[in-house]
Amino acid sequence: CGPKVHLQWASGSQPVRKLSVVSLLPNKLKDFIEESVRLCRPSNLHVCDGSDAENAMLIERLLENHTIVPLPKYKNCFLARSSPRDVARVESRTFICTKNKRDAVNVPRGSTKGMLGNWMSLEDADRAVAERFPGCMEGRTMYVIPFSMGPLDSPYSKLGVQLTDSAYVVCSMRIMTRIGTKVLEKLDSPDDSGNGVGYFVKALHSVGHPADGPVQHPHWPCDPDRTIILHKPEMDEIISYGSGYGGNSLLGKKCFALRIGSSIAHREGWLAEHMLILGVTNPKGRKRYVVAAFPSACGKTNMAMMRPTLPGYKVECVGDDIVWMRFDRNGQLRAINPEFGFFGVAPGTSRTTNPVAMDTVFENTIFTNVAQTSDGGVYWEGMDKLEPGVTITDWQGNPWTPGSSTPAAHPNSRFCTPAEQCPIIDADWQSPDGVPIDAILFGGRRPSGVPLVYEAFDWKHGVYVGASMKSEATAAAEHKGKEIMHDPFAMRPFFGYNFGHYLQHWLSMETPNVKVPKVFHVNWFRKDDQVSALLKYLQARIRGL
Ligand code: SAT
Ligand code: MN
Repeated sequence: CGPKVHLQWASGSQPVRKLSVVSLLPNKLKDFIEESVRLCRPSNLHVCDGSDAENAMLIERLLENHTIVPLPKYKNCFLARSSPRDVARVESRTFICTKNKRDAVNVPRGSTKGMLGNWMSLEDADRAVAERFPGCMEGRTMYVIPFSMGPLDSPYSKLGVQLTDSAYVVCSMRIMTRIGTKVLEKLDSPDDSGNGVGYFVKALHSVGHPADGPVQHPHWPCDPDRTIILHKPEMDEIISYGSGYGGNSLLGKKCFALRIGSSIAHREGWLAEHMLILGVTNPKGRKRYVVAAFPSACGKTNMAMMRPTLPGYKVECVGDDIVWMRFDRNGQLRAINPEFGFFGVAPGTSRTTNPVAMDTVFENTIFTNVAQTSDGGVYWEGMDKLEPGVTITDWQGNPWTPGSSTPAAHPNSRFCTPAEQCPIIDADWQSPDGVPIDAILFGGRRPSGVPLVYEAFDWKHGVYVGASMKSEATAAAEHKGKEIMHDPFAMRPFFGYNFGHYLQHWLSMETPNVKVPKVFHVNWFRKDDQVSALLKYLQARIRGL
């Protein structure tokens, strides 16, 4: 005796009888939807087909609810302003839930709490769900988003289904992942890793409803006091409650592609990493692909879209945040970008720092928490000069002038934009076989003491270099101040299993049958006196080459 569910199939507004639609879906998906409907009690159910018409209908709905406003200066761009209490990933409320604690996190001797992830028992996770989810979607639509991480024709890709009560999440997932009917069709065929027909990662998401009163920001409902993000790697399940922002709610990204992904990769013998992928072609036309791991908001997007100043060099972008990679039959490391879009940090992006991003983001883009200009455009700190006569509204909707004491855009404000719009997107960025990787870079924000670049002696030393990474905290999560934190492999908030096992896994990649890539550590955030001297020296050397 569940709620009355009005079902919509695809973008049509004709209600379709519940059983006729749900019974068409693979059994595991049918069960997942039915269980979640019983728990969350939505008023409507909508299975997404991913079409343009469906997207237009959802954008209309978001405009009506004032979740987004149009940006008439650009083509098909919108601005969302979140609740000021829901602006970044919430690492302290993000948990890996396993039967045995040691499978999820390392437990340092003499301490009960490690720094590399939070663990919760499966029983406590069930309790957390029972305290938050019953009836949480009342009055809202539950959207069913079938999505693929990676190109649909790639054996490296994995499927997921996210259930969510946020239309903003649907529109963002449509940019960040491949969604819709094609994914449903693929769910009907056996999965490449031997998981059988209909295998997918289950992802349940609700923006929630505060227990003690009405939602504070009706245009951006959330429940910041009870936000929780749970991962069950033994069941390939994600459950996220209370936040509609970024990595907390676009569950294909950090939750699936990194936390659940790293745990699947551990089981299946490959690597899921927090890395950009780019191709560099030298003046002789020799092309090599490189992956690079930097923590969130440390310039992965800028590097992935670099315009080289060295004459004759060309950079092309495959991905800016996540890589799935494995050694092929010939021992060559190959990588795919499991994503379909860029969720990039806006502040600091300009014609000087990242002209390629500036040529990417002003079409078909959802901006969140940037400032708005009176001529229907966007503005953020570090963007190019303001045109005369234009006034600014800050990310919270208040008037703003350059003399204001608060920033115009939130430091973790983002653009969510289709990767295919990037003018230097690599010709092979969607290749089902991935691209061959020759080098791995590790780096972080280190204002002093760490050199510009050094190379690891060998694979083992390279793993050590990745493991000993540190970086200054950024606005991508809830950290205050600029403390230098350990951030091994730039994965500190994203490990899906015990870091000790993760290190063993990385070490086990080197076998007599494979060609391991070169490993380097880099740091272009150094600000101390020696830097200018070093830069002058390097420029002189390059000129002399
Ligand atoms: O909010 S996200 O996790 O998607 C972005 C990031 O922190 O890299
Ligand atoms: Mn990231």
